[in-house]
Amino acid sequence: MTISLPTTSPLCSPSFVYGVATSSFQIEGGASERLPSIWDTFCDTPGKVLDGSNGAVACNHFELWEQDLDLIDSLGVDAYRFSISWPRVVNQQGELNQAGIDFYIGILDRLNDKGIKPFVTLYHWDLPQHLEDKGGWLNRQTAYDFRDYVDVVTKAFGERVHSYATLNEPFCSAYLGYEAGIHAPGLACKTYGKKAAHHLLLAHGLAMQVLQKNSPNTENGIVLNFTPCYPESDSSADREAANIADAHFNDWYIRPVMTGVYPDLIEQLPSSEKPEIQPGDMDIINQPLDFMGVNYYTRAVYRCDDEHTFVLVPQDDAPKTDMGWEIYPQAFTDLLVDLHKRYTLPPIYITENGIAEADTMSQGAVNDRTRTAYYSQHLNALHAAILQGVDVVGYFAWSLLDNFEWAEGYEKRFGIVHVDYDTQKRTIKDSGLSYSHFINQRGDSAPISAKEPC
Ligand code: GCO
Repeated sequence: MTISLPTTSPLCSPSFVYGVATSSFQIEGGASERLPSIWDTFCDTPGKVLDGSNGAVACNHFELWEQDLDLIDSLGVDAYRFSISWPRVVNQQGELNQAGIDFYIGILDRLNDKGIKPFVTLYHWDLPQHLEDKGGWLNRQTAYDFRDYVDVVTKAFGERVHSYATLNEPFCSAYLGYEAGIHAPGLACKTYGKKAAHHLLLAHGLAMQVLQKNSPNTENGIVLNFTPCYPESDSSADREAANIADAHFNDWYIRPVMTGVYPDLIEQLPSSEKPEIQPGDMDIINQPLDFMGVNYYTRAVYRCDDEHTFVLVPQDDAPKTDMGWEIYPQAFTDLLVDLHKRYTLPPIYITENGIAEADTMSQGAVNDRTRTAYYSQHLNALHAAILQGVDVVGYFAWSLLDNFEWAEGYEKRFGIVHVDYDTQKRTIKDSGLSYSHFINQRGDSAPISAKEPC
């Protein structure tokens, strides 16, 4: 099983950026060396994480980071996307924790020495617990605290970073964390989701203003996740149901960021669910971006029910990942083409794409054919989108390592590198070898034949 694409594809160009991605809480461990985050508290609450696990050790990247960067280097990728743990780098007063900053400066310097571009995400869900105690993302002040944290860390990092993303997937922070209650902080209240979302988006806008000032030479943007919504049938009721779901879950985030207005759906929300928008907020949210980060894993199908709301329709016979997510690469093409038509977007990085599989190790190898096939199919879907005019400049596999998959704990493995959690031994899976092979075959030195896949 290999990853193959037409050799003439822009995806085979050496200038297209390929990378691997991780996030702080999911891999670092080293929990005693930082302040508690909402994910520590969530993990300590019985019944919240499927296998009862936590992030205290995770992949112990906190101690093994040098070997992990060697591993990344051995793959031959162009870039590494990782996140900064807010509770590791500032104290309760918002002042720098030098030891925490030094940990990341070590990573940044080593990446730069190796010629690997650092793509830094400033918030990947690990809010300091002391801020949650004051209301977390339901408290408008958290947006200003985020701005201040971004100010001190970006000053400390200086010129070491290639790209900053303000937030990773504000939908997940807001909806899963404050409305559905299945992620930290675990609040389940219909009236909370859009309020938390507004403060997250405000935090994004305020942070972009800081980045424009402190770090004008980095590529600065945001990472949003999209689950494209399809109607079950062609009926107007089902199409409307899919549109409403899209407005809640996808468009709610990209529209204000790109245009400074929420979807029209806001008019239909009961007042208890409406965010409190202060004068000037929407202009702050609508900052110019150097890039848009797009995370894509799967699609969703909806129909209209008797009460005229949208209902998710399970795709029982479709191929699925170990998360139960449908494998549907066409939606990746459709999504990108659709976004391109709807918005005037900056260049796009695919900041996450990948699959959980129930991997097994046999004779020191992991033969994860479905994952390799997933990458091949999705890179081809990306190729199709680029042919239709979408400006995509890079792609990151999620994830470098098997890691803490949030409410699923360590049961779900997303890595292209296997982690044995008893020994912390890393083994590059067959998908990782294929990804590496594919990336390293690009380039001017290899003669390109129209018949040969790159
Ligand atoms: C996300 C997060 C990752 C997840 C991945 C698989 O996008 O949800 O960025 O932390 O692990 O998406 O669910």
